[in-house]
Amino acid sequence: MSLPPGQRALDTFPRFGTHLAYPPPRVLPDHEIAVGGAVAEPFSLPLAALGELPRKEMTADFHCVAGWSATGLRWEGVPFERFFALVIEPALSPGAPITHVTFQGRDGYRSTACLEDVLAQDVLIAEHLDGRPLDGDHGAPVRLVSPRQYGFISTKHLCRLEVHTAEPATRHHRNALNNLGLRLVEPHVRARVWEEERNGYLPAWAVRVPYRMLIPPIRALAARGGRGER
Ligand SMILES: Nc1nc2c(c(=O)[nH]1)N[C@H]1C(S)=C(S)[C@@H](COP(=O)(O)O)O[C@H]1N2
Ligand SMILES: [Mo]
Repeated sequence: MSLPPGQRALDTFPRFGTHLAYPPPRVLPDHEIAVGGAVAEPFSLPLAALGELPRKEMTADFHCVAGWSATGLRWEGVPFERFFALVIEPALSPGAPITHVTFQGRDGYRSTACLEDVLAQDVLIAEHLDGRPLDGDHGAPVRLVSPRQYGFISTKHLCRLEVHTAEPATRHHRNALNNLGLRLVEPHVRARVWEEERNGYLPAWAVRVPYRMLIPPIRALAARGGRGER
């Protein structure tokens, strides 16, 4: 089985990301997904309503932009394309052609994707991993999973979606390096793994090694802030 360019397989699926100094956010009994942006009226969908939408199971690999891949993960949830057609589209402001979607997690994490990328058949709002409800490490109670894009698109603890008619000025939460004006850490807006779209400004060959160097410290931080690995 082959991996996208520049990726190496792990035999675990680590908790990883940028919001790792703390344990995963507690799951609220009345968790909702809020929908805002270019909709006629902002609204929220309770988690229970997600259970009434069409569901799908898929097995996919998961690729982090830092260079690790977890293989053969079995996800189950609502295809994002169905969610968009059944929940968001009927609520859009008339004549608002959507180009981008921002996903936000309960830990304050944000990512933005081009609509066409997240309408792909294998993009899910996932509730189960390997036959069990998602645990805190991997995004409880629900997360986006977009296997053909780097993991930073796949927002965990999903609590809010915003639809946009143009690329939003702020695509991601600001991290310390962005705040320093270091745009070199800007992720690629499409983030397609097979095209190796790692960075918004720099070619993939230039970021492979420095990104890979981030894996051990981030894994250590995640293990301390959370419960460790699957
Ligand atoms: N809410 C939230 N979602 C997130 C992150 C995060 O820190 N917080 N990290 C992202 C990154 S960079 C990656 S690689 C994956 C890691 O998912 P995992 O922790 O399930 O391995 O989640 C993505 N989604
Ligand atoms: Mo990542």
